Amino acid sequence: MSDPAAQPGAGGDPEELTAGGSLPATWRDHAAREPDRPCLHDSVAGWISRGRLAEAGAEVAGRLYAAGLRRGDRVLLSAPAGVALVAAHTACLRMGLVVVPLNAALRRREVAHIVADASPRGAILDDPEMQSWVRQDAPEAVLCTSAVDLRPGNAPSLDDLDGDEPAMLGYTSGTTGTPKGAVLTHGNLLAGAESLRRAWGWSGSDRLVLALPLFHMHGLGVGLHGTLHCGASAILQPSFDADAVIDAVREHRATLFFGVPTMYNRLAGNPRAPELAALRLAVSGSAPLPAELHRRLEETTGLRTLERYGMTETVMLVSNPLDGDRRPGSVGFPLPGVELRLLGVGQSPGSAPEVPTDAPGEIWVRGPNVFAGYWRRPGTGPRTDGWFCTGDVGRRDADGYLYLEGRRGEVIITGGFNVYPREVEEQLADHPQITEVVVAGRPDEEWGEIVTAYVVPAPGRRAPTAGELRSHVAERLAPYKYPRAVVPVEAIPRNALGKVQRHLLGEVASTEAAAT
Ligand code: MLC
Ligand code: AMP
Repeated sequence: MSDPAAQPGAGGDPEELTAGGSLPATWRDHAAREPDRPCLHDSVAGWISRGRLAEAGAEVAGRLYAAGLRRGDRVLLSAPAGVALVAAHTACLRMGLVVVPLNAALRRREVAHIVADASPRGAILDDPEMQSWVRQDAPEAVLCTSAVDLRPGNAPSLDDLDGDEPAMLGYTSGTTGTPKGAVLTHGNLLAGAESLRRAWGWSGSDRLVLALPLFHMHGLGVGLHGTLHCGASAILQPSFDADAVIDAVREHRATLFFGVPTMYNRLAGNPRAPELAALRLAVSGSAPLPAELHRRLEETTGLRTLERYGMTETVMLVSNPLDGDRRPGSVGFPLPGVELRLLGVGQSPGSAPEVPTDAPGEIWVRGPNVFAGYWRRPGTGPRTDGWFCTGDVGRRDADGYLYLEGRRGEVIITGGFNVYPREVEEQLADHPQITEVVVAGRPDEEWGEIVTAYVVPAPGRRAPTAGELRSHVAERLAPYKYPRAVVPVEAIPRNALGKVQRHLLGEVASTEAAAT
């Protein structure tokens, strides 16, 4: 097997990646050098310059400071992607507050968990309903719709962050179903952005169409932080619409687009897809990009989509090469600064050799991008020597390309969002028409996977419909977690120890369908 370290994209001294200190320090330098250069666009503000964004961030920081927020305080942030949200996000990072991005689709129960866990001292929330929940659960927190609602004040010291200071808490469920806050330091965010700058040749002349939500690693840590770190520019769109993306590529002469496979599926089906040929680079991630879709995109747009792999806890890890073969179905090679090992189940780095070429192994990673640990959960997260087990399983081919084969847990990825079956099962279990329910993903062309409920109906009752299940959980789960399909089964397949055999669910369902 060829040496993976010799492959395109590999290498890079981990220390070098964080030499800039922090993201705010690089933003400050960009703004000082060319303050008038266009930086961000949204449909309300139009184009704003680097200098204007720096001023807006300082102004928001002054307001947050006057309201009593101090370094290390957690601040919940949720609003549609736009310049106002970015000003708030950058203000928090610049003054040392810890950003806790919230998915706008979360319901009360989900928000309550994060509030109880993160103990926020501030919250900038666009949605009045979400605000009212946070007001009840964190009555002491500084709360506003937008920072301009707070009284102005003098900004504290800005942009003097230490690499080890916490910058973000990214809530993610791991394999347990209970969301945990991954603590990302300023050093982690900087290393993440710098490795992408190097790997993707991201420069000040690049312009990104950013239609991803700014509350997950893809939109924030890749799209936004990468843009600001590289001194590049981005068009922010509050939601994804294929025509609006294509319009922005044309109108603003964009060079980059980043999306999840569901977005690419919709783009490939748009009659105007050939207009995307104007891009320099189209990157896909967060969920597997089917090889067939990769090929279809090439046929319709001429672009060879670059697939990469990352996670909330680590920013980005692996990428297909910018120069060289981008292989459909593969996520490529470790990014600069990232060490990666494939190990047998239960083995750990340091003691065990890697699995042979083409054999599956658990993916372990180490690097300056890997998070510090889970918030208030000592002893979890990376080991003391820095290695972190991702929970993903992959294999490397003879050329060193990594292929993701699956995940250790049973997480479902639908449209790029992760759904944990246990959480959905717990909310469905008390439905009166259900004796037992198991939730699993089912392949779907548009969404990648759809959340599917395998239901043993209550005695004498019919199985509920997807619509009925949806009404049942409407107040308790974000809509992307709702079951989209229901499969009635006589019994849930279990092994001798009583553990659910999820891989047999499809078979049980089809046998029963054949029998009826
Ligand atoms: C929306 N819906 C979804 C859904 N998104 N259902 C399942 N899965 C999803 N991902 C629901 C809506 O509530 C709506 O319900 C219905 O589907 C149709 O909505 P839509 O208007 O067609 O969907 P849209 O709003 O266009 O959203 C689709 C999407 C969005 C693909 C644009 O899901 C999205 O932005 N995904 C990106 C997720 C992301 O950023 N992931 C990164 C995680 S970080 P109803 O009932 O109203 O019909 C990470 C690390 C890494 O993973 O490596 O990047
Ligand atoms: P999250 O916890 O939301 O950050 O999601 C991270 C997970 O998304 C990873 O652990 C992978 O399982 C998955 N993922 C990210 N990128 C890809 C990809 N290109 N292909 C397949 N799965 C991916």
